[in-house]
Amino acid sequence: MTAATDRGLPSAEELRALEELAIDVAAEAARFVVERRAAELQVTTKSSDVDIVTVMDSRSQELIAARLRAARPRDAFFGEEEAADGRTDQAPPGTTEPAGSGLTWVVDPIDGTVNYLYGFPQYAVSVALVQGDPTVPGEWRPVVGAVADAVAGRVHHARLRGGAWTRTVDGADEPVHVSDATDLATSLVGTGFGYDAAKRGRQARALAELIPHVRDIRRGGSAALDLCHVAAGRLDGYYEMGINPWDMAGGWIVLTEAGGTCTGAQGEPPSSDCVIAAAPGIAEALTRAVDSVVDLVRHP
Ligand code: LIP
Repeated sequence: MTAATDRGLPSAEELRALEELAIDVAAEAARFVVERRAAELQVTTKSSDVDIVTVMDSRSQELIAARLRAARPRDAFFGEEEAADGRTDQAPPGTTEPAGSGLTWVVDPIDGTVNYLYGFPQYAVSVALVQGDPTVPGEWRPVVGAVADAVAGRVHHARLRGGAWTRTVDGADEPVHVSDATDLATSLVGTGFGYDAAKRGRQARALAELIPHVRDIRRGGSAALDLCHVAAGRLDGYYEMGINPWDMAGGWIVLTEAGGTCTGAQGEPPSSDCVIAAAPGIAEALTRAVDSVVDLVRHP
């Protein structure tokens, strides 16, 4: 993966400052979406009747884009949503302007939008800085990440070689580490389902094959938080087929800095095809299990 080199990587000191910026911006946007939820829940649909976007997804992205652009005008921006006024505030990722930094902010303004709509307390704001092109699997990696758990008021964060942490409501940083699980049969595993009904059916068939091999399954509804749950040992593993770079970028670096692994299926890098996150003691077993069912999801 060409992006996995340190060429063009900010210094350790700069990475620390960029991590604080990501924490700050994610926390501010998380407070904003919680405070404005009741008043601003106008919903439209995207790829299907159940793939929704609320006006607050767009407003949160606008807030984040404005903060990051002001602080880091030479970085590219790649967010899930178009701005509320339809103007896309995305500079093509990876192909930054000549004077660009070669770095891209990858942002999910509300991850777990269906949970947000229902008030189900599992939604987050994910802000990550990546090297390489996040639209090309294997050609990018996160170097800074902040996932703000909006309802809990905590921010899970990390920078490359800086370890993984949770910033608590009172501003303290607690270290985060994956579980020491070694047996898949007694492991708690998270997963998720897409917005396309036929694909959800295939994902359910894959899950039916996999569930006899684990302790139990959890469906949280936010990939960003699911990755952070694995990072903190609240889950031993997680897998999903069909999530996007903005869903995974922030949680990916929190997970790997907490000692976990983040891969795709069948030796591939993590991508929309498949993401497998695990504590090291079960990584091989979980990957083998997911590899044996991934084609059920890929092929109608
Ligand atoms: C969600 C993911 C979740 C997945 C949902 C959806 P969104 O992202 O975080 O893991 O199961 O289908 O993709 O749409 O709320 O940003």
